[in-house]
Amino acid sequence: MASEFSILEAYEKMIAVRAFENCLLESFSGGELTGTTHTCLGQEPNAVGVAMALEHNDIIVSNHRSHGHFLAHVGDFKGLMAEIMGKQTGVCGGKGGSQHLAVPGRFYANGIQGGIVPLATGLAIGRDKSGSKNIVTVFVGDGTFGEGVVYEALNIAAVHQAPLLVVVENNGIAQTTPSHLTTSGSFEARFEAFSIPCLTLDHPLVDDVYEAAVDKVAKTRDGRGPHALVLNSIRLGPHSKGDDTRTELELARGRDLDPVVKTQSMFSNLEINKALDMAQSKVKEAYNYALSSPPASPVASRDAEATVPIDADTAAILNNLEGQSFVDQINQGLHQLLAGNKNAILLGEDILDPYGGAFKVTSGLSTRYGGQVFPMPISEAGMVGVAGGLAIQGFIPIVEIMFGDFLCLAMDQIVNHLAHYRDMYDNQVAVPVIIRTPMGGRRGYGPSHSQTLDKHFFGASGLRVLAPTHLHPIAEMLADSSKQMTPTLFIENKVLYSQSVERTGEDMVEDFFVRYRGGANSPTLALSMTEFEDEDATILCYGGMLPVAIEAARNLLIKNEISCRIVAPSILYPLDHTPLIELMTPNGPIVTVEESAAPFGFGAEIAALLAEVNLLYQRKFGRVGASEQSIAAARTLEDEILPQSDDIIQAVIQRL
Ligand SMILES: Cc1ncc(C[n+]2csc(CCOP(=O)(O)OP(=O)(O)O)c2C)c(N)n1
Repeated sequence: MASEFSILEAYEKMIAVRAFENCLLESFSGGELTGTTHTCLGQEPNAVGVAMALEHNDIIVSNHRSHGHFLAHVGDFKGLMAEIMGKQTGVCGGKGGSQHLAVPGRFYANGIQGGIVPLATGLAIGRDKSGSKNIVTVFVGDGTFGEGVVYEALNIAAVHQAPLLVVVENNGIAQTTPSHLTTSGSFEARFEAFSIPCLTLDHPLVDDVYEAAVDKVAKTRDGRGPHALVLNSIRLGPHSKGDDTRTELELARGRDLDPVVKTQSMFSNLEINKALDMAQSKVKEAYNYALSSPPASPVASRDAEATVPIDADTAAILNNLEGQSFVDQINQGLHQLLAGNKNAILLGEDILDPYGGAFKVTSGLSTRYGGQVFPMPISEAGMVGVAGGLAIQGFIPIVEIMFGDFLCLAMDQIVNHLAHYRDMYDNQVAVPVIIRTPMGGRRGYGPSHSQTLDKHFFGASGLRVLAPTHLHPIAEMLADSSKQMTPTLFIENKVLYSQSVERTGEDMVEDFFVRYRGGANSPTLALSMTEFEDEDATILCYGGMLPVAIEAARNLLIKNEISCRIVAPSILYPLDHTPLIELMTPNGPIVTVEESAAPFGFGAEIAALLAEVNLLYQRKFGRVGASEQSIAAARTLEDEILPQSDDIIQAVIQRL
């Protein structure tokens, strides 16, 4: 149960938060602190009143203005000060700073407006699914209701009756812009649209906030779905440090509304002075602690925690793949994941049977594992964000994005949220989310359903990008991804779905000899028609370009007596250099092939890698990619735009 409410205790907490924030502003202006900060001066009752209504293990998810929420709920003044000062003893080892705080199971904050609402929703659904009675409270500013993802998340929270309390701190201003210039309608109507009961308080004092929060928390905890509390408030300080553009008159009006001063009038001078002294000494202690703490140490290396690579066994991989199509392999990999782990959860649009997904990849899964399959609204950002929350809560979410093109709608959640959590929260959370998506053209679907957007995700810090072919060990790759600390983007080229593995010998598929190198879970593949001997050239490709490269290699040998080795990695980022270089032919030209336009893509990265290991100067090198235009719907035009086997043949011949 939340502790018994005492107005004096609430006042002491508010005064301590205020002293902390004032200390920060002074330290910034004195040059002792650098970076950014957003203080909650004037909004202390919101943080303190709500936090006092929560239980110890309830979660708060917060935004850029997070200090008050953190101090009121977690109470770690030293850890927060050290975090803001960039010290090792900070709650995230100094990696997160003021806006990115985490105390696992109790508190998470991020500085991207709006994106925390799906995180909070995922955490709340996860808590509910694991049978916990603890709720999640998310604090959102009024200006943030301009972000679409907030509405996606509210809808998902309402559909799932998630134990989520949304607290809107409506201070009437977003950075420097008065909200009435940018926002139409009311908060009540917004929540009403999702059937989320909402209560608004106008400039409440801390006891008003507490009383309202107790009621809302109880209803949320009782399984009555999400609730909302709108707190009309006043921001007394600048948005950040010195960026207040309001007039002196506006500021003076604000000071008249100061809720801390109003509450103070209830107490004797003795009580006030005692509270001030306690607050000052607490903040001073935190400041000195942070000052004397060692500086932040680097993020632990990814290599150190990588599973020990077992070299891939060609015959074993082919035994598993034999006779199966790419779509069947993925489907079976998903069956294994859901069957083997009750915490594995599938999310996506139209994934239920009898439809089974736009490309039938999820066929049979909802029938077999009903409770583990969640149909999602058309909300790519929302569902990826929710998956992040579920993962932090201990689940293994697998998200299907219907077409790879729609990844752009979820880019913020993938790049700014999920991929960062591990590092910015200093290894305190694992985010084993798998985001699967069909990618690429050659189906006549036109510009918005045919792109290959992979390169936009290569290099996103904390994100793994896999792009297997039908000759890679799909089930193992999925299982391995489900054990990672960071999210995986699993790209499935559409033309591969119907490709099957026709084995013609122990280590042969059709007329090609097969070899794998690198870890068993994401090996690099090599194909050769001449038993890996004396090939004239290397074709480096990945994903859906493999069948095209195979056709080119076949024709080069049959028509031109030119033998090629094809090399195709399965993990594109981070790229495993060693097997790639080991598998390439020692001599002859190297041609890279990718389905998107070549500039700044796969081939460019390979060229840079070869130059760095001094291999480029002795080899001829070329890139084959799409022409730089939208993918046309007309099949004749699409064929001209996308790279074909003839383009690869020409590129090889020109360099011999
Ligand atoms: C997606 C995104 N856009 C813009 C910003 C920059 N920014 C940080 S806080 C802020 C204002 C937010 O206003 P509001 O939600 O009302 O919260 P308040 O600052 O008033 O607490 C802006 C524009 C951001 N951090 N994230």
